[in-house]
Amino acid sequence: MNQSTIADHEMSNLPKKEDHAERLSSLSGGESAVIDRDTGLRLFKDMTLGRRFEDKCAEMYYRGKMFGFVHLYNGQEAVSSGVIGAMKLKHDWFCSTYRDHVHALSAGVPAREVMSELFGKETGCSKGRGGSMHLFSKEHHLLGGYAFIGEGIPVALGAAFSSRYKKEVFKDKNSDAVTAAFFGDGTCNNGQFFECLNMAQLWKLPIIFVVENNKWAIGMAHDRATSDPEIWRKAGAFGMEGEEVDGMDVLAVRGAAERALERARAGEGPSLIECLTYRFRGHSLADPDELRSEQEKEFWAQRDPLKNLAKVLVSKELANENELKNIEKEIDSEVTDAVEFALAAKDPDPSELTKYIWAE
Ligand SMILES: Cc1ncc(C[n+]2csc(CCOP(=O)(O)OP(=O)(O)O)c2C)c(N)n1
Ligand SMILES: [Mg+2]
Repeated sequence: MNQSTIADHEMSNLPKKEDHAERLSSLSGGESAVIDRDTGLRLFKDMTLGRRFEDKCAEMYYRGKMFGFVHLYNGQEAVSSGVIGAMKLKHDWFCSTYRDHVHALSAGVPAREVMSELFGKETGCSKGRGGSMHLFSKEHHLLGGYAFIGEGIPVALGAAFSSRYKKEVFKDKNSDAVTAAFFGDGTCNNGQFFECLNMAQLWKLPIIFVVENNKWAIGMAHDRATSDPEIWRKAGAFGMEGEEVDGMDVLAVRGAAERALERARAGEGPSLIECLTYRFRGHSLADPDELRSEQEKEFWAQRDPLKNLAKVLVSKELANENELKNIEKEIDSEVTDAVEFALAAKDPDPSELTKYIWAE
């Protein structure tokens, strides 16, 4: 079989709902979360911080203030805010990927510490030793960003195991922490994904596997790389609850997260949530982003999760446009402050190069 016939063969065998647009029009997930004004404003703040922080990162990267690969989260904010916003900060656990800035911010790591880390400064949340892909905060229960795809999933599984172990072996009644593991669609074709789903279900661990299906793994289209593009269905192979949600709708994501959290805290084990989302920028800031069609980008730009939430808040009279504009201004000041703080901060002392490699 030559190249073109292999491609033709693949195309003719694609499962039916291969496209996000088609899937979004017939989602099988449950109810969206119902929120009050405070929660709505908190979500809007968190998502705005995520967006503006990343925009500032792009600016700083092109000005030469950051080194190495930097992967931005623009477009995917509803996932981080929807899931982490439904969890208990400094109690539950979070495990990220190399696209980790916004997960860290949602988990409560101060913008100053995240920006400092990106600049390689001593005041960074990983003391300037990690950089963009290795954000970590013990205080905020952020178990790390990871450069290898799928690397964080077993770490998250371990955290979930420790919650259950403390509860059942040490009889610690307060040990009801749930762990959220975030990862991409491309990562779901890796072995760790399947191994961890198996163990999590076998041991009924309090973990939520959150797939951020943004359709692309660098330049590989999701539909071309996986046996069944509907990742949530893979949960079924392990007898696990799986759900697909509109990942551009923070309230839909929050609804799914609330259901998964309830199951996890009740000892009913893990869940897999597949969020259909899109990244508005290239894979990393080094990616010219030439592979994705303008038509596809336009489709997703129309579904901007921030604009979506703003519309809901205004239409439900939970906030007015002026209030939202003021939040944007506040957030811009917070991001500017984070940059000024990071620029003025000290570099790590070269004599301490090996500090933090081993536990002190
Ligand atoms: C184990 C491993 N193999 C390959 C890579 C190279 N790589 C970096 S990002 C990426 C794509 C991951 O795509 P996805 O999981 O969809 O996450 P996204 O970037 O879309 O958030 C790959 C293959 C890697 N980092 N680690
Ligand atoms: Mg992806």
